[in-house]
Amino acid sequence: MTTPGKFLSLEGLEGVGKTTNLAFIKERVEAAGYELVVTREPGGTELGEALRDVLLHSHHSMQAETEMLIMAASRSEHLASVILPALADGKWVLSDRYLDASLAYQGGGRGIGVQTVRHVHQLAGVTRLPDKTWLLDMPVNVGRERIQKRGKLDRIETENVAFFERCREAYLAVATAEPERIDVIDASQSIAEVQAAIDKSLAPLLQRID
Ligand code: Z5A
Repeated sequence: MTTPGKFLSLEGLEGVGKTTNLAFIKERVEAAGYELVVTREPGGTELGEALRDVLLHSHHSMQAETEMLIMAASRSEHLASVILPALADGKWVLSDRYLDASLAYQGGGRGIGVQTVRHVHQLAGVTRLPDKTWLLDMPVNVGRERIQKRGKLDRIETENVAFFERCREAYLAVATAEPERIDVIDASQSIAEVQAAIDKSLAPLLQRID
């Protein structure tokens, strides 16, 4: 019987270094001999990428609840058609954001509430949590400074500092509630220090039992 793969996710506010560290984790997992599927949210499927465009790059105004439901729809599709089949096939999956992003941004930032967002995801069939999540955390202004250099901001990135402070608070509250799954990493450290911290919690997962 195939041993199911592990499900990993990276979380944090914009500019904390998720993209930068994806490549590092990929290299470590593949060096240990596992096949890794790297994916992202919103997105990860053809439909999800179309929904990503609506969420981030369209000029439609939308209610907070609408935004949450589109995120949940995209995630439901992603989980059922990409993540679960890959895991069942013995592959590892690394997602650039997953459910915790909705708990933080829609639950905290938009003020819908973490419990309501969790409940909606239960209804949408999103019942699988990652085996390990790294929450890259740092003060809001540091991440904003990093992304300003990139120019054009998407629909959510144009929100104000208070919005991102609420997202950060919700992220940290979720991490406090699930310390086994979520490792909080100080993302204001150097890239080498961040990667050493990720490596420390990744290493035990990579040990083969077969
Ligand atoms: N969203 C949501 O609301 N609800 C949901 O359920 C989901 C998402 C899933 C898209 O996310 C938006 O969707 C996001 C949340 C919302 N909106 N916001 N805001 P995304 O993940 O596609 O976009 P992002 O968060 O804006 O990603 P990003 O800006 O690309 O951030 P990043 O990947 O974490 O950063 P990076 O590109 O790796 O690093 C940024 C820069 O910092 C870069 O120049 C690096 O070289 C540099 N860097 C990285 N690490 C370091 C360290 N340690 N020191 C110094 N410099 C560093």
